[in-house]
Amino acid sequence: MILMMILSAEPFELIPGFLNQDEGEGLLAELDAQVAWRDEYLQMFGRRVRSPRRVCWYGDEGVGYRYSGHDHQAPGWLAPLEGLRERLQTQIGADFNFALLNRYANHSDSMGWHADNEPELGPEPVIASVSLGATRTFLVRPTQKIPGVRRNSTRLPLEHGSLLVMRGVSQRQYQHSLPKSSQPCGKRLNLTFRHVRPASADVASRLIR
Ligand SMILES: O=C(O)CCC(=O)C(=O)O
Ligand SMILES: [Mn+2]
Repeated sequence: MILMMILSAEPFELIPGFLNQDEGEGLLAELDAQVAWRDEYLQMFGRRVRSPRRVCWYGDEGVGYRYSGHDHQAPGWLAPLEGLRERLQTQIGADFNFALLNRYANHSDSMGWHADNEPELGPEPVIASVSLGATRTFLVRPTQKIPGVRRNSTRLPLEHGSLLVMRGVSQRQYQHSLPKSSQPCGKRLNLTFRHVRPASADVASRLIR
């Protein structure tokens, strides 16, 4: 019991095969067809730059939050996501009211270094990240830079059907990214379930991803 408690407090816990091959393929096909994928643009050094992936979001109606300079208001849930949300809530023992979906068309799509540390997520959010499609490498590194010390990254292969649970200090003490891959690969969908709290008046600065 004590061991389980220690293990379950790991900031990054990877569960390969959370969805089996067929469940994952079914969900991928449904989501790819039904989701209103959209491009998102960032202001970088005074220029408008397209994010190197497509995105969409769902959640309890009225729930929303702001990241990367954009408001994301949930329009409700899409049917294929509802069963998955239930399953994740039971498995992890946390409530999720919002899901951010990312679509990486191929090896050139990516997400830069960041932490999901928006104030609406709280200081120690629990984030459930489900991967479908091509395996991509997820990198984790400490947030703190120590002069003269190289920041080593840990590599986690996010396979089709895997679940990565981020919790505890994962967003305060670490950053993560999904770099471009040198190996050509097909599409990958990533679904991150989160719990968004009502927005505070004091909205802190946002990371550009
Ligand atoms: O695609 C991934 O695995 C990473 C997604 C992510 O970090 C995010 O949506 O904040
Ligand atoms: Mn993230």
